[in-house]
Amino acid sequence: MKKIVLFGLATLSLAAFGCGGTSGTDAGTPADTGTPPQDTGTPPQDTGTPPQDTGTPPQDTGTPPQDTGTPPQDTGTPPQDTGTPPTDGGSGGFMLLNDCADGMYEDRTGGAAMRVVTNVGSSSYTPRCMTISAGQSVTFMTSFGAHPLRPGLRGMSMAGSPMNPITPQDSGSMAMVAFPRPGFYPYYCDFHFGMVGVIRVR
Ligand SMILES: [Cu+2]
Repeated sequence: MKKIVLFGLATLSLAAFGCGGTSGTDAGTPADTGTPPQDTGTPPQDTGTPPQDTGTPPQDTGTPPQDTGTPPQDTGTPPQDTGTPPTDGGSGGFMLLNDCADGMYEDRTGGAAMRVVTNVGSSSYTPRCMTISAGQSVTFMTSFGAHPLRPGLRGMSMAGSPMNPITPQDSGSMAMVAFPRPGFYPYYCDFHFGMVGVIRVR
């Protein structure tokens, strides 16, 4: 009877041993998932469609740069003309003297014309403005003692064209004066303001 028990024990021990022996299984294999990185195998897709050319060129609005149209302003004031013509030396244009304007000269250039200047009372010469031709003479007839004759304008003996042939007369009653050169030759009475005249020689 004892043998069975022993056997039984041996079996138990064997079982115990075996149990120990089988213990310690090597977990050892690193868990390799084994799956390599998946290669999807699909290359980047080439959509195959080139960049779209919309085909519309940059729009030209057609409106050129605007020209405001206002040019630089011209103030418009031209240089002022003072209105004084160049003084005439005597041979050219008209010369206004003693208020003898261009249309006021009496023409005494004719061969039979009276080239005499006299006075009416003590206020004026007559004719006051006379035209003659170069080389002709004028006779002044008045009482020079009462109406002294002077060349030029009052206070301006050299006024008019150069070389006025009229000379001062302070006595007598007649003086003949020759005018060889064209020009405007004014004269006046030394006593009476406004008693003035001009001989114009052409
Ligand atoms: Cu006088």
